[in-house]
Amino acid sequence: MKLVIAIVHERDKQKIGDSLLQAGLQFTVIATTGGFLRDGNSTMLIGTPQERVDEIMELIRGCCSMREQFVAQPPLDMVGTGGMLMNPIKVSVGGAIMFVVDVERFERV
Ligand code: 2BA
Repeated sequence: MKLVIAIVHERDKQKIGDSLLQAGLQFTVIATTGGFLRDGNSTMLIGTPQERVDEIMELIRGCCSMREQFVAQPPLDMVGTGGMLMNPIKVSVGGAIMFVVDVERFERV
């Protein structure tokens, strides 16, 4: 068994969830926060047989769109005391970050 951990943009969460349900997959959604932008995102935990991992990754890929965004001001806690303001930086937002890990043991009690 595998666990797919997908960090997805808030606006893609609904579409991905609907697609996973339609495909008969079980999952959990956790509200999370990106370490860099400090924006809300969602982390989906999807436990699945190994044979379905590629299908899941393809499904998520198909529900996400990537765009570029300028961040004018870094999060205040990144500036630090006495720190200087940074120039705007371009970051890619959207898309999904996916990890696939082995599940050593799974039980439903
Ligand atoms: P954030 O950490 O808020 O990052 C948002 C986006 O900002 C990143 O998109 C990337 O395009 C950019 N970015 C991140 N760190 C940067 C830096 N030091 N300098 C310049 N730009 C930077 P993604 O790479 O698609 O990541 C989206 C979210 O996925 C991240 O939100 C974070 O919550 C998570 N993530 C990405 N890589 C991860 C990893 N290796 N481990 C755990 N979580 C990760």
